[in-house]
Amino acid sequence: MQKTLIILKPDTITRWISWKIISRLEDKWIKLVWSKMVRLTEDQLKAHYSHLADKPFFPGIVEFMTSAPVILQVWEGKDVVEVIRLIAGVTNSRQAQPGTIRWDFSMSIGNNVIHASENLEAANEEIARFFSEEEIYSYARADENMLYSPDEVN
Ligand code: IDP
Ligand code: MG
Repeated sequence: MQKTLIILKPDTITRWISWKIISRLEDKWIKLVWSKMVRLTEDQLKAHYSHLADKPFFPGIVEFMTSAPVILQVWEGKDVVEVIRLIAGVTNSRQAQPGTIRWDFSMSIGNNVIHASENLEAANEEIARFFSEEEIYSYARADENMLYSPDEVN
């Protein structure tokens, strides 16, 4: 089953709204398979946001992302990379669709509550950056057999 990485950013942690973001994903019946709180290092952020390294706002991102701990999580589900990107909404929270996390909890482009891997390749790379494979949990939800129709399960 597909996996993706999210980061609950420092604004989420310091506003004490982590549980609200997590509940959005659990309500969508996506499975949490790993979670840990860390303070990201500048080196980790340079790797994670390498596509933005030459942008003028890059130092601001590093400052923000190191200003408090973050929660790193791996979530699992059918097409979960795309599903969580849709739930998160577009980068600029002021232009995100109403009902998305960024629309509902942020007014900012930079301080936008959640990171979600952009595509499957990025998801695999980001999960490998922060977790080792044996750390990822495998378990069944109590009502697992109601999550998908049989033809959707690999
Ligand atoms: P994404 O998080 O929606 O995938 P990216 O373009 O990959 O967006 O940018 C990564 C992060 O960098 C954004 O989530 C946001 O925190 C920050 N960022 C992107 N563009 C800007 C900007 O124009 N000003 C300030 N911060 C930005
Ligand atoms: Mg991105």
